[in-house]
Amino acid sequence: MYKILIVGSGGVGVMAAYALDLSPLAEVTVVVRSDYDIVQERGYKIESVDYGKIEKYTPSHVVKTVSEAAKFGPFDYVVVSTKNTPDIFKTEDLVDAVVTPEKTTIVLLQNGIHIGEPFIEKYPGNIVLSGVSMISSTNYNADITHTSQDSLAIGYFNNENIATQAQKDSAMSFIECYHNGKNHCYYDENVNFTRWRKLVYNATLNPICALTGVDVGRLEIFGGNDTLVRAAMKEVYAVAASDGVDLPTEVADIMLASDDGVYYAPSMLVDIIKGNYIEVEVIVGNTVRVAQKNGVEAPMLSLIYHLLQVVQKKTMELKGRIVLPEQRPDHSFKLE
Ligand SMILES: *[C@@H]1O[C@H](CO)[C@@H](O)[C@H](O)[C@H]1NC(C)=O
Ligand SMILES: *[C@@H]1O[C@H](CO)[C@@H](O)[C@H](O)[C@H]1NC(C)=O
Ligand SMILES: CC(=O)N[C@H]1CO[C@H](CO)[C@@H](O)[C@@H]1O
Repeated sequence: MYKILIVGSGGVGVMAAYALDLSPLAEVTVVVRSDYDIVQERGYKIESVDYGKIEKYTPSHVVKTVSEAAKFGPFDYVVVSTKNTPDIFKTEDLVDAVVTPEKTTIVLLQNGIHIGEPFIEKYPGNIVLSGVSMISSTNYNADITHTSQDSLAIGYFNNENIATQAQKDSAMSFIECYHNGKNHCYYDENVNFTRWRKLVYNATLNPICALTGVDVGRLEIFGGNDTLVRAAMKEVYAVAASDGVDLPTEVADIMLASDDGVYYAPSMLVDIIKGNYIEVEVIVGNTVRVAQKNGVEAPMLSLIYHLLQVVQKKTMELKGRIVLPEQRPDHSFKLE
């Protein structure tokens, strides 16, 4: 029996909890923050393309905080499915109380690129798995709407302190718990490729829609395809190549056409509209940092990155995280 903790109970996290809870191999604990009272009272209500209608799903253990979860440990797996915003809080610090050195495997079901390093640095004796999730699932007050098959690619962020086979075995055991006849969860030998591939969309269309305030359909109709999106995608290709990943040329077209027929608002745009933080650092910031490190020119991505950083600061001010002086500081310099 594997003890598994899920930290982050949004649309992705709850469906992961549900899949793992179906397995006789897993005992699942979920950290639930804002929906805690509702879940205690009536569980989750789920409408799922994979599982149908579930009136009441209550995870085996529900706790309010990560530190409270420790009493159901020690955990074999800690699945991190929170939003990934290291400029707001660091997820590697969040799970400190529930990661047992050299025992717990950490599973990152999160967006972005090069997100494994901070975990391996902090937990050098632990295995860190890379999960790239393709799922459309939202959680609105413990009502889950899940509309496209849960497809989860699992590999590992190579930890040089640990034998390759052990990292692979840990991935396989996790897949064994997660996979069932309804969802699709598979071992991905080249999960870095899968992450970079997803980024062709997420580092370009997603932020450009967020910055312009239009959905992907309007962005195309208003002329953004070639002037903005393709140009930015070209830079993602070059940065990926410098990181050892060669993306096939058709990926750009596939991504541009992926929401054909719908005026689809990507998640970053939705977050900005709602006044939420965006995953700017792991999606665009890390891409720009890889470009810099490898000497790759990425002027569009840098511009997008710095514009998004300003937007993020604006959100921080609105949420009261940044408090500005009433009067603008005076930097007036003396003219000779
Ligand atoms: C995948 O990328 C990570 C950095 O995110 C790197 O440490 C690792 O060596 C890469 N793995 C392969 C197989 O290229
Ligand atoms: C945008 O790109 C897609 C994918 O290549 C293509 O099908 C579509 O015709 C393009 N739209 C415009 C207005 O160029
Ligand atoms: C946070 C984020 O950028 N999510 C988007 C990543 O890309 C997929 C499509 O590949 C979108 O559906 C997500 O909204």
